[in-house]
Amino acid sequence: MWAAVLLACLSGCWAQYDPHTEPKRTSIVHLFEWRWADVAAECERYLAPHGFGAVQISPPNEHIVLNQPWRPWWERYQPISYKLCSRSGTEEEFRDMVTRCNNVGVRIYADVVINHMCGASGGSGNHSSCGTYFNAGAEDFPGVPYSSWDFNDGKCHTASGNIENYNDVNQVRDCRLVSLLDLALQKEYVRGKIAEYLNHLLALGVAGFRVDACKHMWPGDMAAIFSQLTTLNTRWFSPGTKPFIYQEVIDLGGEPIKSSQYFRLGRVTEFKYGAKLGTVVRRWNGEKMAYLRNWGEGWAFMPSDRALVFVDNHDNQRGQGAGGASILTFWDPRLYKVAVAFMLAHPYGQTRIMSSYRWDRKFVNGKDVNDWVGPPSYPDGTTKPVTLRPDTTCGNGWVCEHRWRQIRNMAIFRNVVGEEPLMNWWDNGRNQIAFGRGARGFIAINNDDWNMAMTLQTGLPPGTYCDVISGQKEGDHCTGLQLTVNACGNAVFQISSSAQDPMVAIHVRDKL
Ligand code: AAO
Repeated sequence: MWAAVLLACLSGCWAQYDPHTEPKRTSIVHLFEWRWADVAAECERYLAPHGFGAVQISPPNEHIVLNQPWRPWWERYQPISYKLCSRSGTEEEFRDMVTRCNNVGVRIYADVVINHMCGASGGSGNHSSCGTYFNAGAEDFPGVPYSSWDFNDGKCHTASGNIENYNDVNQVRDCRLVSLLDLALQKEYVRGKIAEYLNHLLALGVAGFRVDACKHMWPGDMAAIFSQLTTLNTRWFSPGTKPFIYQEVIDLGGEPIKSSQYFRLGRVTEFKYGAKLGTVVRRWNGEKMAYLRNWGEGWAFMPSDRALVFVDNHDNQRGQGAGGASILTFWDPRLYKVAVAFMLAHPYGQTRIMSSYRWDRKFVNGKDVNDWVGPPSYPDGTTKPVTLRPDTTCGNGWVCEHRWRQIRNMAIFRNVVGEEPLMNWWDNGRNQIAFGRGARGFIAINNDDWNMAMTLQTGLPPGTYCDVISGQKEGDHCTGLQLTVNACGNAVFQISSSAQDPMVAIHVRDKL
């Protein structure tokens, strides 16, 4: 009896913090705007073989279709109904993706937009991804159905009806975020419709949710919705397993709404992480890599077991959302790889890797006026497939950061070191740092303008190791540099400041 209660609790009570990934698969990759057919193929051909844990997909529900001037990426954040047809594909393709990814042990987390429907000026007609009629002006969404009774207008007291002041909690949660029609989540009917949508996704095999715009929803309303959720599909998960939940809350300090107000519901995005790490790696504001010694809670971040961390996300990689100019992205590849490698080597938080597409950046007075540009697409607006080049990188405008050797190999590093503690920290007081993870892995980074040459205690068993930044182990040899750890655990690290990637990382799996 007690054993049964305990078992139910193990899979249920804390499940909202647990990513439900397979053992030794630790990272999430956000395949931003990918088609379901491409995600399915990527799970089988790349993510499973290289030990990625899960994929965050773009919102799967029906959304508005906008030609202003041409299909922005953010139309996916303007729901029209909860039917599963979107720019990424049909419900059939969605089912196929979830099944195939789960079959190879890669989890799918859906980005769910439940705070609002489309913008107030979204017009009326059937310009939506499944062609369902709606009327934004009349707040009529027959595809759900929602009517004007299901929106918050009466509760909002700003002149514009929009959020005007982030210091007023009632406004932030009861008014419209950038004019998006704000759902009345206190209504049982609305809660029920949202729970029905999320349960449909769970039934198909989805393992968790990235919940959009949580700052704009009352935690009590969210709790009422989550309490109606079913457990995960037992075809792939043990009975009674509750979904993994991570909530988008931008809390850089200075506003009354805090991340901590959402901890009981699940993990929360830690936006300070990418903003601060970008500042340190760029060496702005007098920051130094040496200061990373107490990275994590020591930097006033949320507790590690509540944090979802990332170097950049789909908003701040194009100057939106939060973080500002310090955010590192694929546009700065050398420093970006340093930041991502540090994140994946460091024990703090649940890590998420960004996978982007290129767009034609055009800066006017410091702002990218093309920040709206949608995924690579054909003249008729359909998204282009992700093609592969002979060197395994992606074509058709897809960046595929997760396929960059340095990033992919550091995701494997994280799997290999597991829960081992951070040990043997070393720094030169400036921008050369090194640290290990128990007796399983060690990384050294030289972000100074002069060469590094140091003998360091790695904590690793003696032997010859392949550097997983410049290459990896293949058969009985290293494709890149190799390093010798002596009988006392010491190794010599020589990293030129002009190296293509100014870092070296070794772990026990790639020992010769
Ligand atoms: C589009 C158009 C709008 C139009 C609307 C409706 O751009 O002009 O009115 O349609 O027709 C995405 C796009 C939006 C787009 C929307 C709908 O980003 O441009 O609007 O789809 O298509 C806030 C929210 C946060 C949100 C973020 C972008 O709190 O939840 O804005 N992120 C999510 C998604 C995002 C999506 C939505 C939500 C909506 O990831 O992709 O929008 O579904 C402060 C606040 C933050 C606030 C930012 C807004 O941040 O703290 O809570 O985020 O402002 O910029 C310093 C501060 C930092 C501050 C920051 C920025 O860093 O420390 O706190 O500056 O000022």
